[in-house]
Amino acid sequence: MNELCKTIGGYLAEIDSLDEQNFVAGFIKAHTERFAFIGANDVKREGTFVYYNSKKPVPALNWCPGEPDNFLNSEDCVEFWSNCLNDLNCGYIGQYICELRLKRPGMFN
Ligand SMILES: [Ca+2]
Ligand SMILES: [Ca+2]
Repeated sequence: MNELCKTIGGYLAEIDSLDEQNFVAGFIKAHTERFAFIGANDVKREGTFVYYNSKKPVPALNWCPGEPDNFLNSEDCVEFWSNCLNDLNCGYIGQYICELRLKRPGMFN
């Protein structure tokens, strides 16, 4: 996913603030089936979410109630689910959001 974002000069979306989260939530509501991957994961260390591109820790964001739950000990990627975040299995095929320098997300299937 991150590789495809790179082909357009971007990277998997990194949400740095609640403002940005709200912006992306609006974008998802308007353009997707209400869920889409962003660029966060806890592959390296369970429970510690970092971004793929910048390697920065994921700030305190609006997780969905009860999330992240690492369901079946198999959820290391992160999706937007309506207007909150959920950890889910990285093998799931779904939509995802790329971020470009000007903070204009682009959508790919
Ligand atoms: Ca996990
Ligand atoms: Ca979950």
